Amino acid sequence: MSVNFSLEGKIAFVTGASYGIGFAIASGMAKAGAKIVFNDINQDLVNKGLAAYKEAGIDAAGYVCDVTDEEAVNATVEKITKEVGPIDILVNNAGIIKRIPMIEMSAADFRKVIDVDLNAPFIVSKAVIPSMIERGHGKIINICSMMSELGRETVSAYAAAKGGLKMLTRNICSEYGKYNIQCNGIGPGYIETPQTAPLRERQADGSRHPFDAFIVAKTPAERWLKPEELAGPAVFLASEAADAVNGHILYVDGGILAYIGKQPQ
Ligand code: NAP
Ligand code: GCO
Repeated sequence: MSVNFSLEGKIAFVTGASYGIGFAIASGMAKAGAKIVFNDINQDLVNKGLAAYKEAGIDAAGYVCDVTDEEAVNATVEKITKEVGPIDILVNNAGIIKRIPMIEMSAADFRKVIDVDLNAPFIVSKAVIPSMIERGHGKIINICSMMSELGRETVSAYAAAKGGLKMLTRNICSEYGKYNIQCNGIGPGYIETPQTAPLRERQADGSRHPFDAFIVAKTPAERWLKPEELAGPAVFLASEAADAVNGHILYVDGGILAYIGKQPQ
């Protein structure tokens, strides 16, 4: 039996993938042979994504679609199926964060985060699973977080959503594993993207942001990770080599979850 990491002939749909982690994962999947389809929330972002994929030598198809809008998602999945082909690999990557102390957060803001980070992966997965069942295979990868396991000040909605996404992952595996559908999660550590830019901003005196120094001290690798470092794990989970891996959250965190933290010197 050979080990097959190739995604040749597969169509991968990565949500919110104009830049950042989604773009890096999609680019890795393209290098492994997949045809890339992505969406983003507006035309400007899709155009930005299309230009970035072109520059990377990747022939990607981009669609405008709000992943929280069930009708729009169903219409987009139908369009992708007609224009590109049926989706073999889905990566639920689109996400938002609001950093607000819980007792100051409005219920509307809490709901918004849950809507994008948890309800949307349900909506998009639901739209692709029937065709995966029909065709006898499918891979779903949900982008989870350190906050699928850990809490911290100001991210109550995000942690609730990403913890929920971990359980949605296990439930999709439980419910549809018999159809040769594998649903796994990737739990990135702290990654250098625009989402975390405010946590890495240099201080007025040129010193590191206290949160930046905190993350470096919490990570055995002693650094923030790059979006490209998520590509290999994503290709693995999307490949035939991972056909027996189901309901698993693969933490790609430079060791954060294994570490108690730097001991006092
Ligand atoms: P990001 O800024 O969170 O990128 C996500 C993308 O999704 C953006 O293009 C965003 O558009 C888009 N998006 C937001 N709401 C959407 C909606 N309703 N419909 C369609 N697209 C939507 O950057 P990222 O850091 O690369 O994050 C990607 C994923 O990884 C997220 O799920 C995030 O929670 C997760 N994650 C990030 C880190 C990290 O350290 N960066 C660590 C763990 C997990 P806009 O630009 O308009 O917002
Ligand atoms: C935060 C960060 C995190 C990361 C990531 C960690 O404010 O703590 O934004 O939540 O983005 O999800 O894995």
